Amino acid sequence: MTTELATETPAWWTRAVVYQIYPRSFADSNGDGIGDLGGIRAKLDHLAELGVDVIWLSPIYRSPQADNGYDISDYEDIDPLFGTLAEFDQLLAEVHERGMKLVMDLVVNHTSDEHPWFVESRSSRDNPKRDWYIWRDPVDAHEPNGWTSAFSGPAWSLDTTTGQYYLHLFAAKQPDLNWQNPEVRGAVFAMMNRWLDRGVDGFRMDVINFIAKTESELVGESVHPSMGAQIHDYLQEMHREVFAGRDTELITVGEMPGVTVEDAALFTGAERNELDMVFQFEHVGLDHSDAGKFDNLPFDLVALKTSLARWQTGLASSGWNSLYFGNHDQPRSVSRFGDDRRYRYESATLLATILHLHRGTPYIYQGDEIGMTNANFESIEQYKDIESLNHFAEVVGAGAEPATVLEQMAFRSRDNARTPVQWTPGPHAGFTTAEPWIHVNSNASTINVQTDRAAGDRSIFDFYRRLIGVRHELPVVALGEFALLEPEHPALYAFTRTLGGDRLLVLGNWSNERLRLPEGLADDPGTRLIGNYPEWHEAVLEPWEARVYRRSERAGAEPVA
Ligand code: TEU
Ligand code: CA
Repeated sequence: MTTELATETPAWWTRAVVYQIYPRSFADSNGDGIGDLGGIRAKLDHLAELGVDVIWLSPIYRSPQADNGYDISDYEDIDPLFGTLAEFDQLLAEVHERGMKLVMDLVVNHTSDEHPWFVESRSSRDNPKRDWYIWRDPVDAHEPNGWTSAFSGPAWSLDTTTGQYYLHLFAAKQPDLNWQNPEVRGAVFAMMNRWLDRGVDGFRMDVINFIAKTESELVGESVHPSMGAQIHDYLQEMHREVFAGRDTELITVGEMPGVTVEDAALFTGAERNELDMVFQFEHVGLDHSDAGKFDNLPFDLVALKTSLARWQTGLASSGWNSLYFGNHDQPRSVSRFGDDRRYRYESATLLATILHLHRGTPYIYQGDEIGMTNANFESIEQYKDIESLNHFAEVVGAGAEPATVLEQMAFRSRDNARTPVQWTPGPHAGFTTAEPWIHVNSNASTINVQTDRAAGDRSIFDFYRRLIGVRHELPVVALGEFALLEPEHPALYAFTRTLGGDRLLVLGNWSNERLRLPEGLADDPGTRLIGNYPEWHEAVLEPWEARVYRRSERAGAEPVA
């Protein structure tokens, strides 16, 4: 892509909104209690009415499901839990018929230990696939280094057949592929090409910054892996081998825990041919303590604004942001950042407004469009997630009080985002006719799609629909320059977006108290474009009130919502 093209015709995904589906929790069509492709097909009109442009599916490939599909044993097939390839083709056609795109999850930092590649690799030291994974000799009868798995315990497991350790940054059932081996890269690129040939519209790439390991760290003192220098080469090679010539219609987003804004500018710079955008983790790590993600710190709005504003500025002239407050690994955003009881409608819609009015491509996680909340699980038996279960076993085994650990998990566990989507007030929330694989949230009789969509001017779904419409309609929402206002204010989230003569003023009261606007902040703001209170007072924001004003020098600047 040339510079002129990049500035004259902004990529389509600058105006797009992505919706993430976690298939096993979305909708069940065959009564086995697990969401599937049939369930997704049955709900496509829900997504079309919402107005999203792209659907990202968390993994649906064949998998032993040790990490709910992020452990793949066959990249070329659909897991029978979810359906068949023929059904996938049908789904893809139906998504395209509705003018939407479909993005697959690409999990190639690791495979399942049941993938034939690994089965071969572990069979002997001289197997041709031995070097497809990362094998090292014991050091002093121990692991080659001190890396730990994201799911507790060491990141190395000893394979007794050959007496060597293999690396797994996640579970022992998720061995890391060796990207230094050109055969591995070639096999992955060929597989990606086959999915694109089948018609998929891009990839969300799981922990893609982890594929390049620093060789000197693999055996040595190091405690945490750092991003290997070859990462940019690998992504550029991927672009050449997979995307070149067809990238303008596609979307690529790399999930990158620990990525800095400086790295992200390189990964997403238009002329570098790496990725369209990355998922960064800074803002979702602000409430983790140094002791780890289950040690919850109080939420700090000033820190959040500062962080997000740095990313806005850092990627303003080159690169692009992805925007998210929740996904299948994070707690529910309205429970984490808002007030999921007294002000659930107001805080859910405020969070949506703030997120969608930033510059970048917004991602909606399933259920957020109706303000779904954390799971409210009280016993360990209710949890299914490997990270949560391993964490509980590890710290309780080391003497922690189970009640305290459960309290932390009720706030932080990934299962908070993985309870079934609540479609109706009926049995099992309309998700399934059978016993669901994980408990439905006990609030499903009041929080569900059917009830929300009948709620008139208090429908969260309808608010999201209008927000998406505004992005589609106004170039200033997609492209306008971002400027943070009142950075030190503890409750007010305020910023402007400016494009030529068009200016948006975004105001949000991130608190349960009424807030008087600072003097001069909203002088001559223009007309209200969208807001979550039916009536408003210019100088005041009600609890969790969000308001967007538009002032345009051009003719026809009518409010659209
Ligand atoms: O997650 C990567 C990741 O680093 C974390 O978000 C992870 O979920 C965990 O919370 C670490 O504490 C990706 C996927 O999104 C996640 O679902 C997978 O479990 C993981 O990779 C392994 O494939
Ligand atoms: Ca099913």
